[in-house]
Amino acid sequence: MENEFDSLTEAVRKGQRDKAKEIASRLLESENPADILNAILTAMAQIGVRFKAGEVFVPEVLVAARAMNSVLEVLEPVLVKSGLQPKHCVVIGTVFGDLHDIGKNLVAMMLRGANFKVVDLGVNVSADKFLSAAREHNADIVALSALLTTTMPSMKNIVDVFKKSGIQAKIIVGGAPVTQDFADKIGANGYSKDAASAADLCKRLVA
Ligand code: B1M
Repeated sequence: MENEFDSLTEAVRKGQRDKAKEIASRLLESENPADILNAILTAMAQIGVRFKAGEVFVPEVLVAARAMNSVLEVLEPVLVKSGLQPKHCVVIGTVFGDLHDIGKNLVAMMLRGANFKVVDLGVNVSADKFLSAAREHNADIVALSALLTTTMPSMKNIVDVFKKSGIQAKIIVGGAPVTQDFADKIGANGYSKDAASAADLCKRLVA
């Protein structure tokens, strides 16, 4: 069966949605769901490494994530039953005034690929909406994306609102104009420059 797991990893990495789902369904008949989950997480981790190295680009990541999602459709009910559902929750969104969501969606996909529960609030999200979602879902991390220099100040506002609220969730920021220096200045708990690094950062923050 070891080869079947490798084939599953390869099918997800290559974005072969139907093949990945078919292998996963077959494996589910006899194998531990945790091992099947591991095979798809390995695929997403491999894609993340290649994406960071500039060996693959946004379309490859998107098709791999689609294949991952199709496997999760069959795997999720079994994982929930066996208590292997994600332990940590990330609330993510693009900040108020900003409608760019391609990068934010990639971050969400990589986080799902790293076995986080992801609550995606979409675009143009106000501080209040982040706050109530963090409360409702007991979020470990709140992830803010901004693509416009004019919407970066919203990130500082959100960090301030969270600090005042006393909510313990860690806040991370990212997006093309955002830097580590900016993250430090506004008091965020972390910054990452791309989607794969964001998943690594979140793993470190909840470790
Ligand atoms: Co707009 N836009 N746009 N745009 N747009 C930019 C961002 C811009 C740089 C183009 C330019 O002038 N060269 C410029 C911003 C300039 C600035 O502020 N310095 C700009 C502008 C000005 C505008 C408008 C104001 C244009 C206008 O109407 N006059 C307007 C604003 C609308 C609004 O938001 N209120 C606008 C609108 C749009 C579209 C709607 C047409 C469309 C967005 C569609 C969508 O997202 N659904 C759009 C697009 C597509 C772009 C460009 C061309 C591409 C952005 C993108 O998706 N990149 C962009 C130019 C560019 O970047 N070359 C541009 C691909 C994506 C994968 O990368 O989002 O950077 P990115 O995400 C990366 C990392 O940044 C990181 O991970 C991702 C993947 O690794 N990352 C995170 C992102 N979020 C993260 C969060 C994290 C961690 C990492 O932790 C939480």
